[in-house]
Amino acid sequence: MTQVNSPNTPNHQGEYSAADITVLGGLEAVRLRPGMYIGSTDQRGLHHLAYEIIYNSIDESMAGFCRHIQVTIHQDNSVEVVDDGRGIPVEIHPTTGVSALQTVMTTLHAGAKFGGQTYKVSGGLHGVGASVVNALSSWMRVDVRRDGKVYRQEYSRGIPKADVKEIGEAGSIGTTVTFLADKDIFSTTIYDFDVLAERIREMAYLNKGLELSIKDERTGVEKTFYFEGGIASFVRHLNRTRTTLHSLPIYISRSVNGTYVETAVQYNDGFSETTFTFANCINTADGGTHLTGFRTALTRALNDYSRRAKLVKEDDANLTGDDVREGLTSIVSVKLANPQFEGQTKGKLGNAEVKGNVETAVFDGVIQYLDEHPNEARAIVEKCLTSARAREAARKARDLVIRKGALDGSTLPGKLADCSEKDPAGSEIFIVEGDSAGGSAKQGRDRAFQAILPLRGKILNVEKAPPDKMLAHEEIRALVTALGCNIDQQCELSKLRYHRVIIMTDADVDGAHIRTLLLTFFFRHMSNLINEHHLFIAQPPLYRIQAGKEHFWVYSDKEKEEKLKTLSEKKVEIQRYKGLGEMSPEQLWSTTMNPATRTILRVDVEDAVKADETFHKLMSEEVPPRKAFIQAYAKSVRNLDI
Ligand code: 0RA
Repeated sequence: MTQVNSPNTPNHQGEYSAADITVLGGLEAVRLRPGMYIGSTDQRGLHHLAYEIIYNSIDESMAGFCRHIQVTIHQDNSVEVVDDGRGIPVEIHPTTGVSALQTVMTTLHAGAKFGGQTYKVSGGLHGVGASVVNALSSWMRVDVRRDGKVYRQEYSRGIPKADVKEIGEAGSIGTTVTFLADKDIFSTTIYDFDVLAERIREMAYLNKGLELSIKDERTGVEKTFYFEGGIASFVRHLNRTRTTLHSLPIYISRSVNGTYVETAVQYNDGFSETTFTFANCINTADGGTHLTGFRTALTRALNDYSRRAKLVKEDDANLTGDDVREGLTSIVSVKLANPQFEGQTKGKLGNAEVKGNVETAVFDGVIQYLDEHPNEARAIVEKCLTSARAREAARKARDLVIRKGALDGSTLPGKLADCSEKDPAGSEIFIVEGDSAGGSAKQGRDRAFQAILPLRGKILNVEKAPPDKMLAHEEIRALVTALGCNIDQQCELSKLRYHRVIIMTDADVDGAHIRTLLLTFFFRHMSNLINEHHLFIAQPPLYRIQAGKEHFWVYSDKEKEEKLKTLSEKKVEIQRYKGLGEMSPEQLWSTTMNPATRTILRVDVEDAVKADETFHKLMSEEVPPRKAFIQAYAKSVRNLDI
């Protein structure tokens, strides 16, 4: 205990109580295994520190006491979060002899009670609270403005430097937390403004009426988010470049048996569903009971209404869940006292009572909307009926193809050059653009475990095609057949024929476009292939540099400049590779395909909201922004993180 030389011994008798030792032990555990508490110690983990502190202020806003939160990234990458809530209580707890503030900032999993009130530890992705941030910060300072006074406590690596002190008069109330992430813990302590700003924007959508600002003192950039419409604004934002069937989202906000349910729904004329769910402002990427309740209610309400309004005939089949979800954009946000986050990544809401509560709120709300808006209701129901008919056509088309043995891999497409290995775990497939590159790849590959599927020209933009048209497209059928695992709800990864699916396109704008179309297809129709980390992008070199007898391959302009500096004395020749077809089979093998020497990028869907935005931006019909984005994207593909 020698390093614990804090002058404030909690019982004020110069001794450490058992409880303090647990606390210190706890904080040591956090520093020893930070990954267990915040996921990782890279930039993502660093951002979590900021989120955890912001969540505390959000909690205060959800309790109804805070209207403004200001986040500042200082020059030295310390982060300051100011709120105008009630201020963290500072009084000394009668039995522990420690201030409430100190308990909150130094106790792991603090669920401490103050005067009958529970200070709820807010649930971040890891739900760890301020003490973890404190333990992982080289310093932290908390200023509390309460009862006309300013109180301050400072910490070093989670350990208080002194007791809470009154330092002056306050003209306002609230809390300010400032901290500097510990360089001994994190691989980087530099924040990415755009990443923080996006999350803060999302929090503003999820807390209507709350103003959140973020200021970057390193660059002078500042952004303020405030959405009077809350998640209704969120849905309008997601649909902003789509054609909607009704101009204002269906917006529902009701409390049912202690669950606050908020949902916004707006249909567009597209074919995919975009639904994001949240519990206490935490994105539940794997859904859960709130999503189940929402879906059940939406399907039931649309069926109920369309029969009553005689929009479907008596002996017609009911609309299915799939029928009512085509072209649906929605947000489901619930707030409740004890959220249970389940699953490996804690991305699924488990509270059983939430299902019924959401179902009640959404059913009543949707019925009320449909009854009050007959024109919009008719447009929505008609869209669902069209989806039902298209689905039936697609089912027939699929049955036909399956009967011909096409989608299950039993009859492989003619242009597939398969590998001899039959174990998927040891096999990979290169999806290659164009026949000429396909030819080089076929000659260059190791046929023992590498298969080649050449695709001709542009593949279909699945974002703009109804399901039956998609399967009629030959290149898509060849792709689905070669992979063998089928698509959508029928997709079974156990049938995937290659565990590495590698997109290999030219390093030019056309190549980037084809890659985007393929990524969109995988994102919309084989998303588990991405989630289970089977999808990759090959990295062909951009240049070959010849210097005397030596030659080098470089994969970016930056790498080229760096290499040229080291070769400045020599006579060099630089050759630019535009297309895969320009390389000899041997060159393609050694630079791009040989597992021992290549670099491939794994495609990851990190954040569903961001991924949807990215794909949408890429695929939107307005050509100019798409072109600009694809080019920017093509250059930054090494850091691909969709
Ligand atoms: C529990 C009780 C009270 C305030 C807070 C929590 C509180 C915590 C944080 C964390 C960041 N900002 C915060 N603002 C408030 C006060 C209860 C009372 O005054 O009656």
